[in-house]
Amino acid sequence: MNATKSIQRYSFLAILVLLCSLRLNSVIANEYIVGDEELWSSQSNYAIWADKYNFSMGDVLVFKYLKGEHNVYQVSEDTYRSCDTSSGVLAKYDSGEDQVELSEAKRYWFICNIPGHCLGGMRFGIQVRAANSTQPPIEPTPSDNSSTSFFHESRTIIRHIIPFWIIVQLVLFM
Ligand SMILES: [Cu+2]
Repeated sequence: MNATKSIQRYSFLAILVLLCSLRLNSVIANEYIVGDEELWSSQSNYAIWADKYNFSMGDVLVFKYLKGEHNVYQVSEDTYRSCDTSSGVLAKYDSGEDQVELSEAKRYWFICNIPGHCLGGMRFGIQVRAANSTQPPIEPTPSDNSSTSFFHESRTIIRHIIPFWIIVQLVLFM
């Protein structure tokens, strides 16, 4: 019968859940749209895009493009450099929205195998760190890169706060 008590209890629970979600957010996998707003297209420089982020095991790359206009080949370093896919192809994707999980701590190399696109810049390499690695992330080059990753982080946190804020409101006014 004590309404204030139960509101307090629900608020406490909701805040607890919120805090847990924020904590988890720091270890949970991130999803990266390759090329950000440019997506996977021939307009972008993907070496610059790849330099902006620090990738960890479990993160997911999402390649978005018009099916048929591009594709995604995961290749060896040699194939990445030569753009010659007669060998060194590790995986192929062509759905138009390909999700590639970075399941190992190693270097990954990606190219587009539509003629001319790889040599034209649709290729990049990334270093994926172990998820529990204590080694500091590779410093991004100065200029605006650090602020870009800061905004990316903020966006991820905000994405988690909003659903929990809604739950808190629902619980309080139920
Ligand atoms: Cu392409």
